[in-house]
Amino acid sequence: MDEGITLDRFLMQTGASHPSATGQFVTLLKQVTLAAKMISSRVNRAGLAGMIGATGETNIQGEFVQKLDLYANETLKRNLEHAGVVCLMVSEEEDEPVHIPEPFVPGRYVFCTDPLDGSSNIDVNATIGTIFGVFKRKSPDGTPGQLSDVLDRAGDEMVAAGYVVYGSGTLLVLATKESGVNGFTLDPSVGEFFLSHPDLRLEPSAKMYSINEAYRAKWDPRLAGYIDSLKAPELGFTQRYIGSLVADFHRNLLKGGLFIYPSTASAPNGKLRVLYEAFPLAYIAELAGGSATNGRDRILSMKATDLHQRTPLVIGNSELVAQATAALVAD
Ligand code: P6P
Repeated sequence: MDEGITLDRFLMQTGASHPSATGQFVTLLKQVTLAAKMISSRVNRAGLAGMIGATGETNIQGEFVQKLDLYANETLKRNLEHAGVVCLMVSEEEDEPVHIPEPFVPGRYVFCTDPLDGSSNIDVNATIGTIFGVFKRKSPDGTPGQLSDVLDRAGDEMVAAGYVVYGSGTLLVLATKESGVNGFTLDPSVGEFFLSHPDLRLEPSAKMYSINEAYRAKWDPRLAGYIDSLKAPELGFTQRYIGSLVADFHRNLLKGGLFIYPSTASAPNGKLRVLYEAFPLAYIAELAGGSATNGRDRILSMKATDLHQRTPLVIGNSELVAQATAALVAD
């Protein structure tokens, strides 16, 4: 009987076909999978393990850091730094880029991550997640990673992206140009991820939008006009907003929808970060047939000039993204 395809088997089947397969790519994704299992276990026990509550410290974004944020960040670093697959890591939790410590050998890839996105929702048991994007280095193999391996590079240059959503279950979504977008659900009884959502696709249109309407007074009036137009009864739209990017994006990926975190008067570049939020989710959205813009330009054509650069984000089904973007650039 087919017991289902594990993520490991999927990686071996697809990773082996990767044109420049040296095994590092598959190893990187396997290490991320191990980190995801460890984070999932801790998230699911957080309330019991006394992990709830702010540490009182703040990270570069000035947000209160939850203890689980720190655990997720450390777990990803520990699972990647020794494996010889990464030369540099960029994390929301790290002000500076993370280099590979001695005696470990730097590998071929740059790993960008928001280790635990939505952490402000931890205390209320709302769905949270890990987001990641992978670039292949430009600097010489075997040398320390350089900022030029990740800055001033279009999102199009990524070789993989994904996220883990820690909700009623733990699901890892992985996107590569070779295999498309596939979802794997963790079976905690055996500690393996199994292929549960093969070939995820975003149809051209949908009937759902996600935006925090509390900020309406600060929106571009053209955005307010577009959102109001979606409320016409005959269109049959509904609105969902969890306030956790991974949860909102994942729901829209499975059911269709438009997510917008816009530019506002007080935050012209919005809130979300280019390297470890917008780039990975835009990469996934486009491989699933959707699209993503910053309200004017395609996200994956952008280049980050700062590790923690922010951008407005309009992402989801391609027709809705096109409509929202057209509204925002209209004269
Ligand atoms: P707001 C969570 O803090 C987060 O970074 C994203 O996960 C989420 O999409 C966004 O902020 C929510 O922000 O301003 O709507 O509360």
